[in-house]
Amino acid sequence: MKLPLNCAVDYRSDFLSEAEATALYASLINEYHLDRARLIKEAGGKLIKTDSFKILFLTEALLAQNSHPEVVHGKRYPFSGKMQELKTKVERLVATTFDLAMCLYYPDGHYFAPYHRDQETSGDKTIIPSISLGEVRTFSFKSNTNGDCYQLDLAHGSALIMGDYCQSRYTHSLLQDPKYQGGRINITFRDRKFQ
Ligand SMILES: O=C(O)CCC(=O)C(=O)O
Repeated sequence: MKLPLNCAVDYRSDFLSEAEATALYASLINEYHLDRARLIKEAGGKLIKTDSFKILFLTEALLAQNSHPEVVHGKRYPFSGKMQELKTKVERLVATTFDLAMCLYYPDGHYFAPYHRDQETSGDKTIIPSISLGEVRTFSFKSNTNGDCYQLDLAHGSALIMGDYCQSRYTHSLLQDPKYQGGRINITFRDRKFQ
């Protein structure tokens, strides 16, 4: 479904089956411990615990180059198993290859992503596929020209594909809503220039 916005954005509520989405969620928690992967950043010679739970999956080539250091990005892993399957499926959908997947964990509705724009590694043509797992949460696009918001609920196993002009014409947010008590995982695919 194309969203009624002044940019290219497509939403697929059933990109993954219920079983695929549930198995991937379980793998990221049980095998990769994403729910314990609190990002610790270095600033001014001190280590600071952030509110983010984050891990990266990288191609073997990027891991070998240490292109995305752990002190900045959190724990890194090579694509394998269910994450490799997801990468292949996403790449087929958008006919683009990606080098990296960033996984974020939101323990409950107190955790959110404030309005921001994502890094455009290919200018206005940057494609950012974004997969949601777990708790259904509300995502919002805010227009840079008039401040209008368009909101939608992101289903377990859904894909939101942000394409042409999504980052330059809108900011986006995963809204805070303390009524949600379950965990949620978001996975975005990026190219090697992402930092
Ligand atoms: O969790 C989400 O759906 C949004 C994440 C996000 O905005 C980002 O990674 O830039």
